Amino acid sequence: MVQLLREMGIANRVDIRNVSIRRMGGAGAVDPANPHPEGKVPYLVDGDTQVRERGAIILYLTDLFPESDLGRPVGHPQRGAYLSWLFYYQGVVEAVVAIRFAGVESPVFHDSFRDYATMLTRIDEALQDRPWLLGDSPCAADLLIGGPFATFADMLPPMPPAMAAWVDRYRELPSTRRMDAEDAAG
Ligand SMILES: N[C@@H](CCC(=O)N[C@@H](CS)C(=O)NCC(=O)O)C(=O)O
Repeated sequence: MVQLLREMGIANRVDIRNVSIRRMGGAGAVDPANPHPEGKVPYLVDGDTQVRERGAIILYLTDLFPESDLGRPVGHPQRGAYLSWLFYYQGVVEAVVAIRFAGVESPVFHDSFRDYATMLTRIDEALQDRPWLLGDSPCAADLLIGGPFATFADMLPPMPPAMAAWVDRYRELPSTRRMDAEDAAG
């Protein structure tokens, strides 16, 4: 999320507060200072408005700061495609990746979300004639969806060619390199 704020050029307009979270395996703990109802991150507070779920937070921010060009405002011809990718991440990608890690197979799950291969195909086919999901430059949905595949590539099945090249482009973004360098420095 910090990477997105930087790409949008609004990192200095948002008060970023670091909190501790409960980690997988039981380490860490919920931070009492975190207003998220389940102690998770990210979480956005804007006056009396509170927003949870990455896709919703991203949509809120790109609507609030349309000058960033990373979103697609109401009335834009790509608004529908933009919303679709944000919600595809939240409604499908997150669930399909999680169940893949869990190693669970379920016809009930498949009927709702399909499977890992179908998800890869959807992303790959969108990138056949363009370097980024919505055209020649990255939008917020590229950061949202590309991030996990770049981070967890070693633990996930190989990606089809156009998607793999897209993840490589995501890795080469200056904002990704900066986040990686900061993570490496601890
Ligand atoms: N679906 C949520 C997932 C949020 C989430 O699970 N975040 C993790 C960190 S990447 C977390 O806060 N884990 C702490 C916990 O589960 O208590 C979103 O997209 O924002």
